[in-house]
Amino acid sequence: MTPGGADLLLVIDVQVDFLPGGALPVPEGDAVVGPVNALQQQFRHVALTQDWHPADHVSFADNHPGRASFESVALPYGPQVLWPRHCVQGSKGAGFAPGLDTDRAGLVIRKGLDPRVDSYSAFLEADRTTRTGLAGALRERGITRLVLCGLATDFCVAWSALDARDAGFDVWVVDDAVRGIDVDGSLAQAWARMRAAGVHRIAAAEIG
Ligand code: VGL
Ligand code: ZN
Repeated sequence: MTPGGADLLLVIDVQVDFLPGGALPVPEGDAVVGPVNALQQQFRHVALTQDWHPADHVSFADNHPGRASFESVALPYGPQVLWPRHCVQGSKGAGFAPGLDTDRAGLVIRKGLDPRVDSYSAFLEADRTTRTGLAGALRERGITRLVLCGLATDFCVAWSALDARDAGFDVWVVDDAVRGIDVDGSLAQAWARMRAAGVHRIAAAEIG
C-alpha cells in the first residue's frame, strides 16, 4: 500500500493509562509507539483519538458499588464491561504516550465524554446512536481509506474499524502497530468480527 491524498492514518488511544504501569495497561502497549510514529511519516493525513472520561463515568468499576473491574453489567444500551478508572479528562493518564509524535495530526478527537455512555468507537458511542462527527469530518477532507493503529486491538481499535466499515470507508488495521487487552477471548473474537466485516489486516512493512 502506498498512502495518498485519500488515505488517513487513524491512531487510536495511544495514551499513558493504556501503557504498562498505567491504570488500564495493555500488555506491550508501549511497543506501538515506535511503529505508529514511523507510520505517521508515510501519511499526509493523520488523526489521533483520546479516550476522555469524566470522573463519574459509567464504565468505571468504582462507580458501581459491589462490582469489580472486568465484570460486565447491564446498562440501558446493553452490556458494559467495567474498567479500572482510566483516562480521566485532563489527568496525566489521559495524556498521549511519552514519545508519541502528536505534531503531524490534523485532527484530534476525544470520546467517552458522556458520563452515562461509553464509547470504544471513534465514530459511534455505545448507545449506537450518538455520533462523534468523525465520519463527516473525514468525508469533508476527501478521505476514503483508513489505516488504523494503536490501542487496544479488541476494544477501541476493533469497534472503530467496524464502525468505519459501516460508514463506508475502506479499512485496514496494522497488525504490528496494535496491541490487545484480551478479556475472555476478546482478542480472537475481535479479529474474527473484523475479518467478517471486510476489514483488512496489513503489516507496517507493507506500507510505504
Ligand atoms: C479502551 C477499554 C476502555 C481502549 C478504552 O482504548 O481500547 N478499552 N476504554
Ligand atoms: Zn475508556
